Amino acid sequence: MAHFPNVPKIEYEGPTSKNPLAFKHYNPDEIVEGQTMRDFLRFAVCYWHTFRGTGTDPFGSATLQRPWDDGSESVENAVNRVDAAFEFIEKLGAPFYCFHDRDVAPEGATLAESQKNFATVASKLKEAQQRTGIKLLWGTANLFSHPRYMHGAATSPNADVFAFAAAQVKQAIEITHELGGENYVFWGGREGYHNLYNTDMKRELDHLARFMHMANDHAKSIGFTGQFLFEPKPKEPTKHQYDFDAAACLNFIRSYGLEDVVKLNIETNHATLAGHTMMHELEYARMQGYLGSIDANTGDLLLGWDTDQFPTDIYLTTQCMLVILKQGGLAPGGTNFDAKVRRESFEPVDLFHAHIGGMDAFARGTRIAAAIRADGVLDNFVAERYASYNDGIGKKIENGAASFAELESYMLEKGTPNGIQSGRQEYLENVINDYL
Ligand code: XUL
Ligand code: CO
Repeated sequence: MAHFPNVPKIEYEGPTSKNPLAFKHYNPDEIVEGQTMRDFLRFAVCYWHTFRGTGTDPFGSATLQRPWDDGSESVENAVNRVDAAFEFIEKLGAPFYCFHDRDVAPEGATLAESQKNFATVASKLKEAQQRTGIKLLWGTANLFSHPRYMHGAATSPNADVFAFAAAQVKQAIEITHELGGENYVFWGGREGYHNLYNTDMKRELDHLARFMHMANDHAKSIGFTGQFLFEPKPKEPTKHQYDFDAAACLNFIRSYGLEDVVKLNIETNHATLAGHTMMHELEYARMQGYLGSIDANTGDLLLGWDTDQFPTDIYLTTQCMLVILKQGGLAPGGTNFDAKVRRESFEPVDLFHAHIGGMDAFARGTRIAAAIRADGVLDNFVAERYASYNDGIGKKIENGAASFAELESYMLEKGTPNGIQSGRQEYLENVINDYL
């Protein structure tokens, strides 16, 4: 039975098409910098927003019509939902999807029952993957919704909660492995705190690191070679999330000997909540070799929380792709739409409009960023801006061959710096506009 009977397979029709159910810009076979857009972008649909979102907000109940879903927390409903999900992803033409354990299968009354539920739905997911060729970009475990996690999971002050979370992650890694998942994500959830009066921050961070090492040991023991990813987020639900931004995550990774184990999954709305741009977070991770994957979405300038909207802003996607192209792509990571339709967009077809818009926006960003890179307009400007370090005193500074004493005598002799140039910010903003 078709769950989206009025939606055909979404095809690329080019920029002149007026068909809302077609790509105007995402042409999966088009080659950009030596790779197809399909391979560069590696789009993924997220299970939690797209198939479990209901449209509730703090002031109102569910609005979203999902005719295939009976609204129950039964395993049968979870299994039936897989068919709708895979019909959607297949028609959209996204090569990947992502899930939390609790998105795909209901929590049971006991750990054993939860494990059984997850295993049952996982075999249905495996069948659907084999039938459609859709692959798992990453799996993760929901360590934040159940009341047992009210104080956190790996950072809970209660050791039994830590143990429960470990059992959950153990199975989530095993099922991710079984389904050929290419990455495994850790988002802190409630790994953070509200008040230091009741919190031993050092002990909590030590526990979080212990948890990661155990996850890695288990992954190795079962032969899972996928990439582990941390997903920085500064606040919400806790006031102080330990994985605040890329810099805080990298400090944690290096402090606890996790350098070879974890990279970062950078999300736009989390970057902006941290007071950064997405481009800043991407470049900060990339330049140190830690850019693993992205959660593509956007916040709202006028709203101060994680609204997780679909990205449609071409400036944003161009900035993302300037960094991603510089890295040569994201594989084995990808571009996961951790994004939801707004509660007023309640019809199933709105899910298509939302994803098509996000994919087209990223395709345009890719093409624009590639054109900017081909002309070298930014790269040449930046190279020129730092040229004083290419030889002479600058080269000695970079090589570690200069001392403060030498720099002092250099400057005493010279008297004053020369060659200071304009930063040309307005000019460069105009240049970017020329490419849009
Ligand atoms: C929460 C968030 C999560 C992670 C996966 O803000 O982004 O959905 O992506 O746990
Ligand atoms: Co996310």
